[in-house]
Amino acid sequence: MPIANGFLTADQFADEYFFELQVGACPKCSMVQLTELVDRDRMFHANYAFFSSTSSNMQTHFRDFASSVTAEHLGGPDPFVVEIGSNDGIMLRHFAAAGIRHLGIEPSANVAAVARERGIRTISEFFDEELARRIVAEHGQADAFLGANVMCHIPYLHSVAEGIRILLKPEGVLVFEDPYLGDIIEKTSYDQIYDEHAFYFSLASVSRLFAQHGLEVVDVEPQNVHGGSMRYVIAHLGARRVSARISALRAKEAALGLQDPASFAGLRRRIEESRVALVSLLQDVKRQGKRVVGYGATSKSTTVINYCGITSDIVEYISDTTPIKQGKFSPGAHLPVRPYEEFTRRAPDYALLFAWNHSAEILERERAFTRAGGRWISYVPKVQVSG
Ligand code: DWN
Ligand code: SAH
Repeated sequence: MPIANGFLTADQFADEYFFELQVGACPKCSMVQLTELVDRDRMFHANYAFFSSTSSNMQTHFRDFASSVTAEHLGGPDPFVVEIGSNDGIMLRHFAAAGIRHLGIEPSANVAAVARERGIRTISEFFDEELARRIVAEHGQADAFLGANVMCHIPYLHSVAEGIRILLKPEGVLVFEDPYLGDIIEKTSYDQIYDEHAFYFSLASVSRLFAQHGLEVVDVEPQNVHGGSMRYVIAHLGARRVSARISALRAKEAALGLQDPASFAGLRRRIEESRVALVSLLQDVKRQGKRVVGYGATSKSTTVINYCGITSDIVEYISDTTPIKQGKFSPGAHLPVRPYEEFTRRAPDYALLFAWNHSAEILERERAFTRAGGRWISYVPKVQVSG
């Protein structure tokens, strides 16, 4: 597989980087993770292609996330909030607007610059234990340490967990969310598997990891974003009451067989079936001479396109609203990425919904396309056409 967010120009094709995308599950610690990792500097840099604020539903989600943290965890005087992977400031802007002391840690310099322009205090570095010590020395300890869709991106998790232990006040909380292994298995959302996602967390693996650093999971809350995420609330061992939701989720994970090799064998079989079904559907549509355009040049789509062998004679181009992706080509298969305006100017017969995790907002916006007979191809949880 290529770099999932590595949109490129034609003169870069010859030097494109590829690696072996493969997932392993540890029977001892129950962690599910990539077996080969891509160097972080190849993924997170000054030309990072994902800007968080491109989805209006995610803007609402992060407004609500910020207000729940403020209401539940920032009661004391002069609170201090740290967020890693703060991107363009989609969440921190709410703390900034409320005059709350905050610090964003965002290594991708271009998205960090957007946050800074919005008045959000952001440093462009990778978070680890050493940086945590520097932050404590300069700003003191934090009341809340936040992360969305970032913890699962960091291979050296022990350094991160140790940094969090050092950075959090005795009563402080870590609140983070990431795509949930249970949803990936239940929905066969194999496109969550790509270079940036080094880990596929469950309560079992997260608990065990943080327990090694004197921290415990005190609450969990499923989130209806990115195809099914889990939010974990973590505190110093013994500092907070543990919610009854923890034992309930543990029981659910046991029932789902999240640590059972048979679950992964089943997932593998369903992924292969999904590929066969999607490829045959696309070939049918092409035989009928219909036009198909991809909707959303997501990181996830890089896995689907390259795994299914989708080429530009089947999918004409991918429509995307992000300026840095437009005019470039998708990683690996090199499908053209074009501005959304092109989709509206000359609507295709079929839209292949690569941004399926944002389907509610997209289907709402594209009511005219659907009303005019435009059809949607999706593949999570199963391959289907809808109109
Ligand atoms: O974990 C990660 C998540 C949070 O974001 C990162 N590793 C990278 C990224 O993953 P992704 O690229 O799969 O995220 P999205 O949010 O599914 O990407 C949506 C893409 O679709 C963006 O490029 C914007 C585009 N888009 C669009 O063209 N029209 C999105 C919407 C909602 C639209 O209406
Ligand atoms: N939190 C945002 C962005 C998620 S994309 C959202 O949910 O929309 C993942 C982000 O994590 C990227 O912006 C990337 O630059 C950042 N990141 C990757 N490794 C990191 C690390 N070690 N420390 C802090 N941020 C990191």
